[in-house]
Amino acid sequence: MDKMTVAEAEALFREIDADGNGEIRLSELRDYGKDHGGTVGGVKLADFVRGADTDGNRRISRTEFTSHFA
Ligand SMILES: [Ca+2]
Ligand SMILES: [Ca+2]
Repeated sequence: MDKMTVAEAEALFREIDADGNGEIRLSELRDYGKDHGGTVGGVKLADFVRGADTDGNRRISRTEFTSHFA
């Protein structure tokens, strides 16, 4: 998969972070995935969480998200 720019990654983050609290919960990911074939930025949800949640707290912070994609 091609890398995104930081701006693209941040735009996607805001799209998924439905309540706008600055971190993505698994429920927000699932809601997003429902409309996008179970993927985030072309990556399967489960693989995305495993790869992006570097501190293992089951939430994706903005930093984790952008450093995963950009
Ligand atoms: Ca959120
Ligand atoms: Ca995390």
